[in-house]
Amino acid sequence: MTTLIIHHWDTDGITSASLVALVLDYLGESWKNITPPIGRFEFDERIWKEIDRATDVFVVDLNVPELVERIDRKVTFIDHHIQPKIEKPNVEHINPIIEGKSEKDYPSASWVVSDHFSVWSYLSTLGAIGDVGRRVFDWSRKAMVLLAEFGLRKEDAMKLVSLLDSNYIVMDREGVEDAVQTILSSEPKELLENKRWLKNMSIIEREIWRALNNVENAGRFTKIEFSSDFNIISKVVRKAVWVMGYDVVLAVNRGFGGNGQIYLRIKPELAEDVNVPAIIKMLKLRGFNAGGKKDVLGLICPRERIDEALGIIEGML
Ligand SMILES: [Mn+2]
Repeated sequence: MTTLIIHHWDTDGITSASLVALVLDYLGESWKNITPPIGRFEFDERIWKEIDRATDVFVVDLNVPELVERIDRKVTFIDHHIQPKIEKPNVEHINPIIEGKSEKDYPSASWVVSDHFSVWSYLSTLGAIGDVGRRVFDWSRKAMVLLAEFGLRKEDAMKLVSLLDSNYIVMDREGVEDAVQTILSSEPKELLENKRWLKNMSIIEREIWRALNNVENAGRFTKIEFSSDFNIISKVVRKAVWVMGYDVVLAVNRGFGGNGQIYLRIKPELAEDVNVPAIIKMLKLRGFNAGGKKDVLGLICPRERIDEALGIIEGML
């Protein structure tokens, strides 16, 4: 008789799972939490086995409606991504965004969980910071009030988000899963001193600067090539644009397991000059798993196809 909570690996996923667990603890029900293999929006053998053992399942902050539909248990699916509404008798689908509510009112899955169960805490705010950053403080006074109730400053909360995210950045799936219980059994101030997470952070910091040693100017843009098992590419590029001041940065991680990653970021002022959405469209047409917005592009592909993807991007820059 156990409830399984399947959650995203980032701060919003972890805090959403903790908030659900808090409700289950209150009801005296046992629970277990699990996250997919980091970086992959899929359920592996381990997850399907746990589903078989569970009496009911929560899926939180994971945009996987097609997988939720395959679960043959009672499912509560709580999310804030744009997705089709699931109409199945065993599925309770809670997603205010697809009901037409705004991102400002529901900035994260943690916010949706808190709203649904009326269980609010600093964890609600952490999830929101994880997904939308400091903007949440402009959108909601409650975000700040919740922190204050737990004696936390804005800066403490930002730090906690980095600490929680450090688990997935170093690709530590178990670390992500353990974090859900860790935050329930510690005071927020203690979490700021968590040794495992602080160690992750220093390893990540070193790895980012190692990557930034390989900056080279290639005409219109700056290129950074490196090889790392860690999921740091977006942080490397952000540092290059926001801290080092480069206008257009194209980074390539050739050693991300058997895969390669590409990440492009341009200064927002240049969004008129460089048509990033057109590049994303072209990459998708050529069968690449690419995504992004006006000023960023991210792509992951088998290592052998990296140069092909780079050719397309560089040709359009
Ligand atoms: Mn989220």
